[in-house]
Amino acid sequence: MHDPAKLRTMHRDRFAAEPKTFVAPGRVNLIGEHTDYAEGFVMPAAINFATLAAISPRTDGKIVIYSENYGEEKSFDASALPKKGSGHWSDYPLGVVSILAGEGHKIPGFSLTIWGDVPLGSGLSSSAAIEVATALAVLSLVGASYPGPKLARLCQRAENEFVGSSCGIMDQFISANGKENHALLLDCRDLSFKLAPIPDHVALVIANTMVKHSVAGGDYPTRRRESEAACAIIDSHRGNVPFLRDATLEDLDKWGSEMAPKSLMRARHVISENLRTVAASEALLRGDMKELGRLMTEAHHSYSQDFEGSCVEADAMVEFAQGLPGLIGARLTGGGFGGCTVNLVEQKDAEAFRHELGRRYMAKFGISPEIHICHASGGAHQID
Ligand code: GAF
Repeated sequence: MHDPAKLRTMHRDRFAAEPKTFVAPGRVNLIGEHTDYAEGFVMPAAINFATLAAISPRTDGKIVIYSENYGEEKSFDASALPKKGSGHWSDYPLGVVSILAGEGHKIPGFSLTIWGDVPLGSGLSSSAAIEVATALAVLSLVGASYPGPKLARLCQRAENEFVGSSCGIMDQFISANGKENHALLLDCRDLSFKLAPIPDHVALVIANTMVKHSVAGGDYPTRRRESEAACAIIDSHRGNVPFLRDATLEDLDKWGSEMAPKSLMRARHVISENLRTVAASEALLRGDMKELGRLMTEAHHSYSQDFEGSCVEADAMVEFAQGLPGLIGARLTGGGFGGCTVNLVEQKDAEAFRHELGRRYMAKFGISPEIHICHASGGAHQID
C-alpha cells in the first residue's frame, strides 16, 4: 500500500530536498460507461488505491520527474517544455505541467517523485491519479489552487491535448472530488454532482481479469466515433442534439435505420446507460440495493452486447459472480476491453466471495486474478 513516509524518504535520498506530498486516488465506476464524453451521467467512487507525489523546488531550471513504479528518471528544461507527449509514462505528469504553463502559470524548476499502487492498465484510472496528484503538487509550488471541478478539467485537457487520448472527464473528476464512503453522480454537462452514501454493509470488490486495458488504444476512440456518428444523424433531423445526452430511445426508433448497424448499437448503449445511471443513483440514495444491482446487471449486458466493450474474460468474471452469496450487482468497469469488474457485495460475504470468484476464474482461464476488497475513499489532497 502507498506509504507517504517512504515516499518522502525516497524523494529526500534522490534529490536531497524536503518535499511537500500529495495523494490522488484511482476510481471504480459503479455505472455510466462511455457516457461522459457524450455529456451524460456517470457514478464512480474513488478507491483506496492511489498515486502519491512529492515535490521540491530546484535552482537549475530543470524539471526532473522520477517514477518509482517504472524505476526511471526523466529530465526536461522548464523553459522549453514540449507541446505534445512522446508515448512515454512521463507524458502524464508532463502534460499537466504543460497545460498549467498554457494557463499562464510560470513554471519553475522542480523535482517530482511519483509512486502509486493503482494497478496499471487495469481500468482503475492510474493515469488520472498521476495527473491529479501532479497538478496539486505543481500548483502548490506556484502558490495557486483550483476548485476540484476545474482541476479535473485541466487534467482531462492534459490527457486530451498532450497525451493524445480522447477520454472524457469522469476519471479526473472523481480523483479530484471523491468522498470517503460515497459514490458520486456526476452530470458531465455542467459538472454538477450529488454524493450518495455507500452503506457500511456493502463492499466494493474489484476483480482484475488481468487483461490489459488502454484508453489510448484503438477500440476506445472507435467506439466514441461510432456513437458520435449516430448522434450526428439524429441532430441532422431534429437539431439541438449536439451530444447523445440530448437524444432519446425514440430518436433511434425514428432514425436508427439510417445509421450504420454498429453506430445504432453504440448509441442505444449510451442513451440507455444515461437513464440507468440516473436511476441507479436514485436507488442508491434511497438504499434500494436490489434495484441498484439489477441496473448494474443490465448495464453490463448493454456494455457487452450493444457497445461491444467487454471481452470473454470480463464477461466470464461477471458470470462467475452470479449466484454467489452476498452479491448485489456485478459489471465490467471503466473504459473496457479488459481491466476489472466491480462487484457490490455484502461486507460479511466479501471474503468468501473473493475466494470463490478467484477459484472459478482460475479454473476456467488458468490465470489467478487479483481481487481486492475496497472501500470508497476521499479525493485528492495534500498530505503534509
Ligand atoms: C475511460 C475514460 F478515461 C473515461 O473518460 C470514460 O470514458 C471511461 O473510460 C468509460 O466510461 O476510463
